[in-house]
Amino acid sequence: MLAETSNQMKALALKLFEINAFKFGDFKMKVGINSPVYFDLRVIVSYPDVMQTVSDLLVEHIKSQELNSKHVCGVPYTALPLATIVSLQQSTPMLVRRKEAKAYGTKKLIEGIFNAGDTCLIVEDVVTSGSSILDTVRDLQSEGIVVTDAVVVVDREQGGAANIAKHGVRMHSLFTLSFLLNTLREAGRIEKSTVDAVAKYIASAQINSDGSFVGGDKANLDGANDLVRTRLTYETRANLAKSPLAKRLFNLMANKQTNLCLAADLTKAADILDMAEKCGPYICLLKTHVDIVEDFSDSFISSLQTLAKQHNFVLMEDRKFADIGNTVSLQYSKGIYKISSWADLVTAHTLPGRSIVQGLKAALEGEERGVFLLAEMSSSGNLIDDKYKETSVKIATEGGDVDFVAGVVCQSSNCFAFPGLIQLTPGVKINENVDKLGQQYQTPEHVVKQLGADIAVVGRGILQASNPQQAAINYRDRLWAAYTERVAK
Ligand code: S5P
Repeated sequence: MLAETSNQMKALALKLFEINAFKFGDFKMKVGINSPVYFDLRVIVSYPDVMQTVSDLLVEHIKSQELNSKHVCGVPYTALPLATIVSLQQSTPMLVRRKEAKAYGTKKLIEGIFNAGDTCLIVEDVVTSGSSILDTVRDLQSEGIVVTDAVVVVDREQGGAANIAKHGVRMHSLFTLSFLLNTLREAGRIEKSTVDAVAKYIASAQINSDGSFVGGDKANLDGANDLVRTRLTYETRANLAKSPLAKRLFNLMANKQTNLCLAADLTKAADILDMAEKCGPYICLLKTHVDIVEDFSDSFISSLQTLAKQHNFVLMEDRKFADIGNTVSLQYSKGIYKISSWADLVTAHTLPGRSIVQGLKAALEGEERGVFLLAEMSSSGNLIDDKYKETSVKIATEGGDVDFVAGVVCQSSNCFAFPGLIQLTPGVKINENVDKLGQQYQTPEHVVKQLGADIAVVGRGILQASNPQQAAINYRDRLWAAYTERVAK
């Protein structure tokens, strides 16, 4: 590879990681097991510059490998736009494979003009077992078209090349998973433990073209669970986070050794400041509900910010925004509270859909901020069901705003898989199970070890203790011990 191309490839690898075209974590795969790495190259259609670079490099690859053919055909659907650009750049006519034959009319499987005996180059985005390529090859061959080569953007190195070779098709990949891992590692974007976990998984999860594992059901899939979110340290997760606020908070938690959030639900500014002063050294996050403060003022906010700096904690306004984008944008930045001017983090419901995140983001003027989305609630009888929860997590992990979403407010470890997000879990108290208004409590150990909390929110457990500072120390110690036990397993 020429040095210039090699640099271009490395830059593209980093860019693909940045736009979430691949992620590390614990993901369910089509083949039924979990994988520590997940590719979604569908996102590149939203980044014309990435699209351009990928197709330029594909064309260069086709030329250097001398893959001359009469037609090109993309494997539906992700590779279709890529195949279109390759076709245009090379003036090679395209063929389009229908995934389902039309129920009416000509029942054609392959669209485009061709003759039996014509050659066709396959274009594909990501190859795992190679079965999608083989489906397309089969349909082309049934029309008499000759297929000998496939160019692909990423080879996951799980046996796809060998599987398609058995059917007489050579695979030419732009990237291997190893190259991507090494490039990210070199650039300091992932840790060695991530590289090792993925390498271990790839070595053990070789797949036959029918989707079964080489070695049968008993294949040793060791690496598959090594990137489970709750087993990773906060340091590791800081490196995997897409949101700058999540990175900052993970690092702060690791350095300060605390995963305690104080819910400062008091109605007098002086009481909140007093509590922040006493508990500041033991918390990573201080959460407010500013609309319950009776004597709110700008000087209250500046004092709170000074304490946050002095004791090194992050400020979250638990506003639970839930309106249309335009309204939340105003609620976030205007009015008496001007929340976006001082709160590092806010909370929001996903009820209005993805537009809530866009609305909040639109209010910002360059400040580094983040949002936690509510995917579950701790109150008994709340109306959130599995579908709502799943969609909330999708909003948090997919799309163009993932750099703004720092975490998810939820009550269970299986709520989301991506280790770059922070799980914030309220409903924590040592000596009580419920309050009189439907709040349900669990112990610090239970929320961290069983429910997967990364940060536990404690309000009245500290605020109403006879010695709040001592209570904060107790909660901090128990929560931190539970976390260290959790990651040591
Ligand atoms: O589901 C939720 C979400 C949140 S953010 N349940 C909650 O209790 N909260 C908040 O956590 C709530 O608004 C309050 O500020 C805190 C819990 O306080 P505690 O006094 O019950 O510990």
